[in-house]
Amino acid sequence: MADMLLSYFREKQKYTQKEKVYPTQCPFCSVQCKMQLVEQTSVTRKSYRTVGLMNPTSKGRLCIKGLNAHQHTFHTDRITHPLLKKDGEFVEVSWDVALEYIAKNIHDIQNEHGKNAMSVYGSASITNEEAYLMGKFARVALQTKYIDYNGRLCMSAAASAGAQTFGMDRGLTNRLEEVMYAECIILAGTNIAECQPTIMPYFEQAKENGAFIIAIDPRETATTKLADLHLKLKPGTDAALANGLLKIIIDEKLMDESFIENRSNGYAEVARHLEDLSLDEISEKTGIVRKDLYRAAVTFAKKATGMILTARGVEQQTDGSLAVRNFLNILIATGKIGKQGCGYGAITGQSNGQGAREHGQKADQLPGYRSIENDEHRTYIADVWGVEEPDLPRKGVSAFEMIQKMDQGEIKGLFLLCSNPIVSNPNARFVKKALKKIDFLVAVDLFMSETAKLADVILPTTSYLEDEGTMTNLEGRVTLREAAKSAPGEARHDWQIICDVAKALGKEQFFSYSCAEEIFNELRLASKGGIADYSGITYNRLRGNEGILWPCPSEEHPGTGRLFEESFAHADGKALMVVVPNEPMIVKEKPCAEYPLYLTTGRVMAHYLTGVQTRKSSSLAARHFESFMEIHPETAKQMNITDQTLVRISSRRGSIVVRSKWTATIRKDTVFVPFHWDESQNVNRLVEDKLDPTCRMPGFKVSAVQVETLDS
Ligand SMILES: Nc1nc2c(c(=O)[nH]1)N[C@H]1C(S)=C(S)[C@@H](COP(=O)(O)OP(=O)(O)OC[C@H]3O[C@@H](n4cnc5c(=O)[nH]c(N)nc54)[C@H](O)[C@@H]3O)O[C@H]1N2
Ligand SMILES: Nc1nc2c(c(=O)[nH]1)N[C@H]1C(S)=C(S)[C@@H](COP(=O)(O)OP(=O)(O)OC[C@H]3O[C@@H](n4cnc5c(=O)[nH]c(N)nc54)[C@H](O)[C@@H]3O)O[C@H]1N2
Ligand code: SF4
Ligand SMILES: [Mo]
Repeated sequence: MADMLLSYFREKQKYTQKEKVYPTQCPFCSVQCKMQLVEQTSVTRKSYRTVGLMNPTSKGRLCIKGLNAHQHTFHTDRITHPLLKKDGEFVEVSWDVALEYIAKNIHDIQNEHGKNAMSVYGSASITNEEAYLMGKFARVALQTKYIDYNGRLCMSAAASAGAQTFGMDRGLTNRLEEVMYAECIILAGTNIAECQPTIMPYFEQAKENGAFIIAIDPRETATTKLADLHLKLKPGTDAALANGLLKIIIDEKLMDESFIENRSNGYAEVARHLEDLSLDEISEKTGIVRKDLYRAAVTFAKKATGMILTARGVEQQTDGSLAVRNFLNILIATGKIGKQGCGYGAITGQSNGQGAREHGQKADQLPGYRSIENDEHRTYIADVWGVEEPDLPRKGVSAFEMIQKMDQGEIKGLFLLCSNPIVSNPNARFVKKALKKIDFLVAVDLFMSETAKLADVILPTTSYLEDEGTMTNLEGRVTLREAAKSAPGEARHDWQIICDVAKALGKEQFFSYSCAEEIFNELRLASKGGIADYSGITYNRLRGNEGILWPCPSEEHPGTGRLFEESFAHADGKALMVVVPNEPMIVKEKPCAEYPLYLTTGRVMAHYLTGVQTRKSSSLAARHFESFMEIHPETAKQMNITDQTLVRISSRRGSIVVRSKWTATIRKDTVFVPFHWDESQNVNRLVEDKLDPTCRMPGFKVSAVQVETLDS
């Protein structure tokens, strides 16, 4: 009997699961939900589940992407060894061979064509430490002026608007908590329900508290469903719409005159400009009836508190920065900023869309939001880096303009880290052609993306589960994500890879760090006294899940929740209003006889950006395994397009084939295609490549297209 019992327990023990827990942060969007991956091991298999961890931003919630993030991380397609292209095929090589090959090619290019023949293209999906190192790598190791990053396609319009109007750019001017105190909320070109799902409860709570919500979007989305008033405007007309709202506020004398007088400049010019504009014309241009413009303007102005949030719908336009500034004009004219329940938010995109735009990856930027064209800033950073100020390059050009320079032959080599520009830049066929022209391409990635396929060398990197560092979320809250697992195969961290390449180039003395914290401590010093001041933030202070909102200028400083309570960040302390024309300087494509429809682009909940990661996740891919085109049934019928059939969409730049999806929720003159697929489903083959003249953001949200059925 005893023997039988013993063997029963032994048998049972064999099947009892062992549990391991990995605390981490989601790799995808800017909410940076804290979570825990739970690994259960039994004799037969390993299984995983993810649970949310309490933190002040997502409060323990997770969305479908966070819940399944580990699936791509453990995918067998992960690149785990350096790969070198030989006779058109990738072969595994050692790190030594790969690094030596990279150093030789970079030296050859720079010796023959000068330092600026090499370029660097970075990302906002990497840690602050890595973003900081990318800037230092370009300026100190390569000494090239050509560095920019994928955030140019993402946050640049809102960032330049914030910097120009307020004197500083932090995505949200207050904590998310304050959304619940806003009595009126304008959501302009933002689909929070699909893109930052775990912060939706803040808006639902605001609504329960009685807030009036206004959505501005050419489509009905899960977000616009929350709205009391949905302005379903023609794509690309936000600047004109904001002029309409502002004109009504002034006509109805609903401005906050004392705020305008004491806290801003530029109002008189704006008011004069608006006098000459006609509301009928604005109504015609935007497709929004005057009654709705009135309701929106008067409600927003009359409520005691209010917030405006914008995202890429407003910003990814050839007048994106001015369109945002016009929404900021409304905030200032009504005095709704700097106090509880009042403020602005550019809903940040990528995981580190905030932090990675502050520390030197931008063409014209040095750490701490310093300017590379400002002599004092140059001297300060040169001192921190231990180099001579005259040796620092000057400013370069934006992401898409670097690609144009590759096409023109001025840039010959590219170090690409954490981005897939052939799928994410406009006019994708041109981008691919330009990247094929260069002599040398290094890609640092987890997977073989469409861009990585063109590389001469691919370096394998670690994922969010394996890499440590700080990320700054959409609130401006700096968070610490510690490494939870060891690196697979021979993969190295992005920060190690940057240092290894720098060392191979003979710049070891500037790139010797033993851990991410050491880099962070240098970043703290480099950002000290700058606009984005991280000097008071330490890893120890970040341990636990609270995080600290910047600016944080000393270790005793609690961080800054609400900005602009007393003054703005310009030298005179005032915000700057600006005249915004209805029509952009860089004209957008309009529907015509040949290309009769507007095309706008964006996202779905289950996929992330160019889809390289989420298409590898079986649970996420199952939700949308191919791209699609939303079209209004009436428009579809006129064009003989049935539901769920293949269609060819063409623009002046190319064509793609996707499946039709009838929906009465979109405007009749507009089709929508997400951008998560590559090759023949890559919607950026259609998109125009004109840029906003201020911030160099491409106009991803407006192109003219024709659609034909392939169902014959
Ligand atoms: N599921 C998911 N979540 C994500 C991402 C993802 O890829 N997938 N990406 C992350 C990143 S990097 C970013 S930048 C954010 C993006 O977040 P969002 O900017 O919210 O996402 P989009 O879908 O690009 O665009 C938002 C809305 O703009 C609308 N729109 C299109 N044209 C116009 C226009 O002319 N005017 C106005 N007012 N609206 C217009 C679209 O219909 C869409 O509903 O999401 C982040 N979160
Ligand atoms: N038509 C259209 N185009 C758009 C947009 C749109 O709305 N419409 N939105 C734009 C926006 S907002 C954005 S942000 C861009 C994004 O565009 P991309 O920067 O091209 O986006 P990702 O798909 O995130 O590419 C990231 C690549 O890095 C890899 N990767 C992931 N994590 C890591 C890591 O930790 N380290 C390294 N080294 N590699 C990693 C992934 O496998 C992937 O290949 O696209 C823009 N393009
Ligand atoms: S995708 Fe964004 S909202 Fe979803 S779990 Fe990840 S960080 Fe949170
Ligand atoms: Mo983005």
